[in-house]
Amino acid sequence: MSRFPLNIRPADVPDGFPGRVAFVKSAASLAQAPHSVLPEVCFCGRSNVGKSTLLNTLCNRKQLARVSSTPGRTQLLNFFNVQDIVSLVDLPGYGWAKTPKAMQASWGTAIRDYLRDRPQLVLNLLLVDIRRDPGDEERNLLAWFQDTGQPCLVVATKADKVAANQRRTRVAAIARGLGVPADDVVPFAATSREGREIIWGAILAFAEAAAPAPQDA
Ligand SMILES: Nc1nc2c(ncn2[C@@H]2O[C@H](COP(=O)(O)OP(=O)(O)OP(=O)(O)O)[C@@H](O)[C@H]2O)c(=O)[nH]1
Ligand SMILES: [Mg+2]
Repeated sequence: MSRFPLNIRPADVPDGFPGRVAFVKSAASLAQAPHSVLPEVCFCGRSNVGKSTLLNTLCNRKQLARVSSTPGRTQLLNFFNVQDIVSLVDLPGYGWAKTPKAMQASWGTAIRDYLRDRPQLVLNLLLVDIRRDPGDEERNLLAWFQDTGQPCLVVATKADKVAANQRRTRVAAIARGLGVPADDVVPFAATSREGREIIWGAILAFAEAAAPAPQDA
């Protein structure tokens, strides 16, 4: 089943949103993931693509999720509770060649198990550097999300690294490389926070759709 296009609308989020964000825990495997029923949104992508930075920008925090210019900084699945509305899950990045093989295998298993067997996971954010064409890892992940009917929003990170008149061309190239509509690829820049409202729009729309209906009094 294909979930494209996503028809995302920007959320009208005030600058101070979200007010309350808490680190919940780090998990080395799915078994260690928190026992929570909150809808979850995960951040997937190559090492150093900007997953932790996106999470921090969305949450208006500098070092909530640890950022580093050294690839492979995030080595566990890190869970953050946002105002008891949604959990954001920062995943370790793939494609970092210097990681010892045994570690790569165990991270891979944890991520695969999480993506496959986490019923509260309502939306995947797949991050791609705006300057790079998507590779096999991104195409395989997206194909797998489409096969399993999991919605995925593509975020083209580090948009400040290309000239404004190149953004559309790069977004179109990434969309073409992944076989998704250009509207499902959102440029994001941590410097200007461009893209923040639309990404919140997607997160809140999927979280609200998944939240249990309020009980009748
Ligand atoms: N100019 C610019 N730099 C960015 C942006 N997003 C991230 N970076 C930089 O890219 C580097 C990696 O960012 P991280 O957020 O740690 O990347 P990550 O995907 O979490 O990396 P791993 O945890 O290793 O998988 C850092 O030096 C960030 O400052 C952006 O939008 N613009
Ligand atoms: Mg990280």
